[in-house]
Amino acid sequence: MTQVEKLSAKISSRQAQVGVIGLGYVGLPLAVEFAKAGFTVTGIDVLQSKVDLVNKGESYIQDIPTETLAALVKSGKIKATTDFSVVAQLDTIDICVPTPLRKTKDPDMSYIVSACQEIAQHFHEGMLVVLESTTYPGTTDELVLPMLERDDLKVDEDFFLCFSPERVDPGNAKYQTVNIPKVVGGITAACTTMGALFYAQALETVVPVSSTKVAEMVKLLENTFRMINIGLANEMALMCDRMGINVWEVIEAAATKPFGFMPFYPGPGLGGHCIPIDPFYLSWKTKQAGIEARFIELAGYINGQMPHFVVDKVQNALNDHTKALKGSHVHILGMAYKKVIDDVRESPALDILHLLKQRGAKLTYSDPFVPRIHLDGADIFAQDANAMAKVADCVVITTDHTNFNYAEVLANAKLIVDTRNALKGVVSDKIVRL
Ligand code: SAJ
Repeated sequence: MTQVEKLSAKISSRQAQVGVIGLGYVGLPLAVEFAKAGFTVTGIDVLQSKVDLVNKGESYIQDIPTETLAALVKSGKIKATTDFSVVAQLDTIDICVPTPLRKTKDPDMSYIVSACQEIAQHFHEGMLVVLESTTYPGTTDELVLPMLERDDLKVDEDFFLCFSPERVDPGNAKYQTVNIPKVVGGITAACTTMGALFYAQALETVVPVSSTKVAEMVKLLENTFRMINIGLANEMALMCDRMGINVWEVIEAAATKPFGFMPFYPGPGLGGHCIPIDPFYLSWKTKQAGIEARFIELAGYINGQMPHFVVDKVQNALNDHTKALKGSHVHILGMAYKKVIDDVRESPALDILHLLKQRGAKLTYSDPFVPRIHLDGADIFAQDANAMAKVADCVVITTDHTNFNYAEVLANAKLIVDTRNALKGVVSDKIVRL
């Protein structure tokens, strides 16, 4: 039997030993879906704390109920380890490690390189390896493949290598790992076929594409599309502000167009671990190809200006109330980068907090999902929103969590700068909007 026949049989019979490297918001849900499909899954993570929680059946990912994980661990379908030597017993591996940006906005490939170095030490014939981490086009061919190929292990003959972008949207009740269409592209056609066969065992829809580069580029287009359109919405806000037009009303009316339009909204800036990061993987690579990704650079600039724009709005609003920003008590509503989540990575609220502090404001914040933040070496703890609204000189709505009591905030606050249109339709001279 050829390696294709052998591995295909193992996958189709769900006897293949599945491995997932990186047990975060992508890797753990993926491991759970393959375990649910009947595979025996081994999760590998460098953090012993995550490994221990998984082996205890305790979920730390909001989209994975602990009882689901506990049942799969109890049945022996999922186990976790920090020991990469298990790769020797695995048939498939999904690499789901972080791909952050360095401070210089260059890709940080260290996590992918480290994972591939570990895999290579225990790599053997008959394996399928899939990179899922968001990265620049060419990573799988130019970085991963050379780290795995050896004289006695050639892609297509001895092993199979694909890229498949992660599309996990934490907290999305409608779309979860199992029902989000899964794009997959291989180094060769046989690799693509093997990757498609693999994902088809556990996920509802598989979308094979012709190469790893196409698959890598699909993800970057998806998230660059969002980043640029958010940048356009923010630029519209800056224009409307200068012309005295309510940008929220403009967008709401434009969204009545039943075709050819998709609403995006202005905000205090661009947060999260995907949208502000992923497009710069693309622009970094295109620069090497001699092409300036000008849309990305411009959108990045505009989105980056929003925290400064908000702070100027706060300063001007206080000024209109004959108060200086310096020495005023400003209360921030919401630290998470978007509503109803607890993630503060790249959150614009943190930038706004820092800028206000630089201008001498006295600062407090509320966020039901974020009990504590760390700023300039000190811990700041969340305060009660209504109590602070009563005493603050200005309340800034930076994250429109649904569980804030906006009516009480409106009743208690002297002045509100609303960056999210959380007080949509409310007419009051104490509200200043983007
Ligand atoms: N934002 C705006 N205006 C908008 C939309 C978003 O200012 O109109 C801000 C958000 O407040 C946030 C940032 O942009 O700070 C990113 O928001 P997001 O809605 O794009 O949410 P993310 O970062 O969680 O993006 C994820 C992405 N998922 C993956 O990369 C797998 C993205 O592809 C999804 O489309 C997005 O979730 C989603 O739709 O929720």
